[in-house]
Amino acid sequence: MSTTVDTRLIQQLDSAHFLHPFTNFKDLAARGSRVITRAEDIYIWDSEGHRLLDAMSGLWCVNAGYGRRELADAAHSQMMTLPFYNSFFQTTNVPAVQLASRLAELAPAAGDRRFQHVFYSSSGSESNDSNIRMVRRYWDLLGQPQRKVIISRRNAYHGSTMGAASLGGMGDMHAQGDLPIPDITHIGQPYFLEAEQPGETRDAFGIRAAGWLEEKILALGPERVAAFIAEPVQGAGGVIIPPDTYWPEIQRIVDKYGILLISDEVICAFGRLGHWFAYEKFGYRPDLVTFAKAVTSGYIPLGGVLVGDRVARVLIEQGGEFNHGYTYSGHPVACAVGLANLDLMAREGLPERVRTVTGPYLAKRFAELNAHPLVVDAETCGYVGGLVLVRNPATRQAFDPSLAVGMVCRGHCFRNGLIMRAVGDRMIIAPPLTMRESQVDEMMALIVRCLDLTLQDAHRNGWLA
Ligand code: PXG
Repeated sequence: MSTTVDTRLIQQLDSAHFLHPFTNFKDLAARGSRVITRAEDIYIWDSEGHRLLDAMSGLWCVNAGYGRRELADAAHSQMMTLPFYNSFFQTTNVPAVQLASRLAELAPAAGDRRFQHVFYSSSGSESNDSNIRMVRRYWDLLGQPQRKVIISRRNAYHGSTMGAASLGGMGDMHAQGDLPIPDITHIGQPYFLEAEQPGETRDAFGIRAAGWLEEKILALGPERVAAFIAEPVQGAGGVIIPPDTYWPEIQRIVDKYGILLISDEVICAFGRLGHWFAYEKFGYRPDLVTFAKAVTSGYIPLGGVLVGDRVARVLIEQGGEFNHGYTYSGHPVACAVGLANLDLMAREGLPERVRTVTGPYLAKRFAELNAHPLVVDAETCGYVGGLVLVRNPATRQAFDPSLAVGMVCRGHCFRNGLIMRAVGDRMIIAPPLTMRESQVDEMMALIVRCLDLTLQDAHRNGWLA
């Protein structure tokens, strides 16, 4: 099937017409894209017939794996019945209602926070823009319009629209387009390797890192702070798993000052950390939960926000018309695929398998990488994992960033049939939740091979000297 594609022609048309996201257009045109033509289970194939084990689930989204016929059937059947209708003018559609009530069932109550309502979008970025609108509207309705500031974290990723990129803490993104927009500010991330002090334990660091939130609230004036937004585990920032002490301390602080807590679970929900929602794993109590990606296992775009009772009650009872929404809010085909996907994941018990069987197995195998002469901090959480490539594990000395060792390793992965991502010198994975133990072994063998090849490069080029 893959050999029928004219790779050169597709590459030429690609560079002539397709501006890729987060891409240096000129470099890519000179190099030529890899043309991905098909996928099955945990593998993708390119137009030259190379098979790659996709340890990134596409882009953190194909949780149910590739080639799931039920999802295609759900889309086909819904398209033949009702391919589109809007929800703006006092109409609704069956899949959107069913999916909203299913999500409300799946989202566990968090203390006094219950999640009965969903606001739909088509992506994580749009969902976070909706969060900004809802949070500011909430405080306006409560007669506190001065509560505008949303606090986020450096190196967070919350999307790429003006609002979502402002919430994100990526300096390179802020530098293009005059971001952040007003009244969004950032504190440090809970990344031990970056900020640890001599003799500090991870747990002590977790408390200190959460304390940056309280410092920021006090510096701004608590009466100005609307919300804090964070990913349970930072994904695009490099799989930064916070110390155990971090989230409880964050909860204490947001409670103390009465500010809203937004859990951006675009990556972490739907089984990725072994639970339907990640706030359950860490035991905190968000007011709003952003979702997208794996709600459909990436088969079709869909996103949204679970709106907790605290916010929903005010928007519903006191809000009047909410002047916000998207053409595709509650898209029937996307919602039908979402329902089929959640059915499939529940039937196969994927979140539970990750929590009790495959996640622990991956954790054990991945931690073995800490014995590799280039690696420190190899660690997983559910079905995400990350490690750091260093010059010297004993001293944890980093490589010179100009060597781009992560990219060198990523190149070896591509050439050896493995998709693993590099974020600086952090190598990260987020495999499909369907990945069995034998496939974990297969992935680990590929990872070790690519680390060994990177080590050979390091010796040959004198990077370790
Ligand atoms: N929040 C989080 C936590 C995300 O990871 C978004 C919001 C935005 O979602 P949309 O659907 O608008 O893309 C994301 C997206 C990467 C990478 O390089 C990660 C994402 C998107 C693109 C690239 O790891 N995450």
